[in-house]
Amino acid sequence: MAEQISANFNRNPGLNERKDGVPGHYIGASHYRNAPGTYFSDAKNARPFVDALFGDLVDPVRGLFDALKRELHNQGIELRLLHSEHGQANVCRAICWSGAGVYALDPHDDVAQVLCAGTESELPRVANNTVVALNLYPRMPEQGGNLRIWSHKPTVADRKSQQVETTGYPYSAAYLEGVPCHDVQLKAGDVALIDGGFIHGVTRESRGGKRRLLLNSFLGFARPDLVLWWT
Ligand SMILES: O=C(O)CCC(=O)C(=O)O
Ligand SMILES: [Fe+2]
Repeated sequence: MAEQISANFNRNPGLNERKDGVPGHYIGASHYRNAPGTYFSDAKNARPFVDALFGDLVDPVRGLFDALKRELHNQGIELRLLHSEHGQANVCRAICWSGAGVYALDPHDDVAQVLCAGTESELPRVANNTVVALNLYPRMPEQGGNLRIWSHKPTVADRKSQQVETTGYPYSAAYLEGVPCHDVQLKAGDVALIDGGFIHGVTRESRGGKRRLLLNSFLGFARPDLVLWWT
């Protein structure tokens, strides 16, 4: 199944290069640095292409979404996709990072983009709780492409001091010097669930062979009885 998803990624007509300063190719929509109207229209335009990643397969991310939704429902908690009058989020996005330095994806946190989602969005409330990143890896390179996690959760003041207040991206090597970190070595088919408040990044991958492919979503509590899911 992982191989079928990565073949569907490679030949997908919705495959685009990111133009928001984060090097990579993607299918789907990113809330990051996007106004809500743009995010939801991107999500709608990309939906057929996200669906085409899975074709006739059982979509594994939707499978997790549905299972968690049932489980939370039994506990009186609603799980749903982020929506607004502009539209609705997709269940996932697919990304191949292409940073050419030490990192394929530079060190960052996933909370700044949530905090700065705008007053009319339900999303900033999630930042009071854990912003969870759900990552599935249909394809991994021979070497590298590790998920590196530092044991540091930046505050708003930390982000301001690093001029990454609204993005949480990228943190410099100087800022991270001396902060302990851990590398998660992933295999194709792995699922990683992380607290996106901790700084994390992706190490450079070996070239010439298989490229690393990520299916990513975010989720978190907006209220004690509501969990939101977005990309
Ligand atoms: O590719 C990964 O393993 C991490 C992705 C990530 O951190 C993100 O999409 O925010
Ligand atoms: Fe992240």
